[in-house]
Amino acid sequence: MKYNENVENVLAQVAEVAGYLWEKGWAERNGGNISYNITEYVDEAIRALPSLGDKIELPEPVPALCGSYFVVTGTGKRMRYVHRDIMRNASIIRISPDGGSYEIVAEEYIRPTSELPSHLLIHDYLMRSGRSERAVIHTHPIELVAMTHHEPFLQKDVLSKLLWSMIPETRAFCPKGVGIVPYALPGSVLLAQETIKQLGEYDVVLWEKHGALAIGPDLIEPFDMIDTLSKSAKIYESACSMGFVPKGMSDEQMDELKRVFNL
Ligand code: 2HA
Ligand code: ZN
Repeated sequence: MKYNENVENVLAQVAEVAGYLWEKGWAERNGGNISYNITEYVDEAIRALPSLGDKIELPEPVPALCGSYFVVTGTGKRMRYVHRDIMRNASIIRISPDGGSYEIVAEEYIRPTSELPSHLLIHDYLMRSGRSERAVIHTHPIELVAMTHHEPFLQKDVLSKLLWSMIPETRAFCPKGVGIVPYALPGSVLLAQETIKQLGEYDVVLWEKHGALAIGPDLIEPFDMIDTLSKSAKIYESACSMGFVPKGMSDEQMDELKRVFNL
């Protein structure tokens, strides 16, 4: 089916970014997932789409999302195939009028990602708090995940400071740094709740021993933030493999960046 231009643009962007996640090596098998709140782009044609199956109860209601629409990647679906053929690897879902369930409305009956609780509870939080972000990415960036296996890096803002200090770009383009969520079961409501706590302060959150989650007004910004942080993690790893721990930019150098670029 052909949708309106705005929805087609969102679908093209989901496919584009899914391809990047695969190329980066962050999306083994069905690793990672994407959701995009398209409610503001929904027209009569989409509103008229019938449900493709029974309504599916949500583990937690999302009252701020009643009647909302999302593009979500499918459970068990590979990012490399989302890139190639999005509507056979993702679906459009509609949240019920009471916010307690959802139905799949396009184009095939593809059940959404196992991380749907995190995605929807985050979107619910974004709407409740009047924030403008509409896109959520979760992926498995190798070096960043490796860093979450090291206890000292899990203390508040230790990793933010280390990653900022590796290259000026990271200080400039990830000005809030990264939040850390202690290990929690993938797909659990606890993981979602702990992530939301961090999103008050950070745009990118690392899930201990699992992956990264980032939000943005579209998918390009959160992808770029994870990519930039990942570059810093690689520089750190590269220096360590050369036999030294990199010193990093000094506090003064980072303060100068903050001052000059108004971060
Ligand atoms: O979609 O990445 O966290 C597979 C996952 C679960
Ligand atoms: Zn994951």
